[in-house]
Amino acid sequence: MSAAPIRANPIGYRPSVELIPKIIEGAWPEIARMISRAEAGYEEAIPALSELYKRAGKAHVIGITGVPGAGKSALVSGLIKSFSAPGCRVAVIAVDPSSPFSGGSILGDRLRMSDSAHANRAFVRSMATRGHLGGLASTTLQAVDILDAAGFSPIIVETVGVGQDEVEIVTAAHTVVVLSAPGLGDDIQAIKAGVMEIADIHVVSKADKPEAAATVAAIKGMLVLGSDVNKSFWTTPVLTTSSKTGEGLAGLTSAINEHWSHLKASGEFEIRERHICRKRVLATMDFLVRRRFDEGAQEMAQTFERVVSRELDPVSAAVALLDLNNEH
Ligand SMILES: Nc1nc2c(ncn2[C@@H]2O[C@H](COP(=O)(O)OP(=O)(O)OP(=O)(O)O)[C@@H](O)[C@H]2O)c(=O)[nH]1
Ligand SMILES: [Mg+2]
Repeated sequence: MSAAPIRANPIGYRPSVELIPKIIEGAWPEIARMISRAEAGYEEAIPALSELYKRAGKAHVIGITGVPGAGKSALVSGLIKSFSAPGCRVAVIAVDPSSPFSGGSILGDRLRMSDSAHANRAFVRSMATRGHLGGLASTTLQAVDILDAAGFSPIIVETVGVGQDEVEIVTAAHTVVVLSAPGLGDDIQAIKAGVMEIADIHVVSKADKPEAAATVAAIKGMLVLGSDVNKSFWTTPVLTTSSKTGEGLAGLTSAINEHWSHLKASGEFEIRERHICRKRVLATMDFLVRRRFDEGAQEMAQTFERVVSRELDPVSAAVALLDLNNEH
């Protein structure tokens, strides 16, 4: 039992390391293939992912989150256009909402997004929320590394702002945009979803609706109460956009660029990078330790029984279990 394999090597595959030169050149088929291999959790892909990680680190990663139906995909579609200046190669990872609330709008919005993506030569990839053997956050961030190494920037990650995995993904972005839609009840959705504090930029979507002003006021009120002291002199703006009329998109694009400049100028960038790296390593360790214990469930059950019968104390049991698992 080695430390890393998640799935055995697929037979008859071109080795992933051979895809690297093409990926670095920005070749879409190889990029897509590499993301699929990361998603599948192939052991064979690990050295290639490791190499790509070393070559990544230049892209501006933008996280966009908000409750289902907040207008994220429509907004991302607009952002693809506004970031399509010469030299900008935009990539989008849309983490599929598997929530039953998202209803049938997904496909339509996906198609709209891909129209905009096609016209602006942006790379768009959906990732399902289920079936990630190594954890959704870990896989999504590997996809970000691949796109980063391939020269894409910005890389926009759209996630539904509910669920621990999704929040974890979005907090690994450099710039976090939290989207709230007007008229989705009286609650501030960001608070409900626990993402109020992680916003670098608040956006009230669907500004063409008359209720938008009240949602802006509610968020501003909450920000005054919460006064974000830890953001090193960045004042979280509350902006409005309408994907229907295009209003506010240019303002949001500027705010995103300003936030990136702020991160670089203030030293906050290095702090965030350290934080993100630490979380990624710890999350992977957590996953690997749990998996080892799952595999050693029988030994573990026996050790528990010895603790129950007071033959063994809990601390010695834990030490023994860790040693036991390290021997493999
Ligand atoms: N009036 C108005 N409707 C909008 C706007 N943006 C999005 N919508 C509508 O709101 C619905 C949800 O939009 P999406 O962009 O799919 O929202 P989402 O947050 O990506 O949704 P999920 O991915 O399902 O969580 C769709 O019916 C859109 O047409 C807008 O600016 N104005
Ligand atoms: Mg969406």
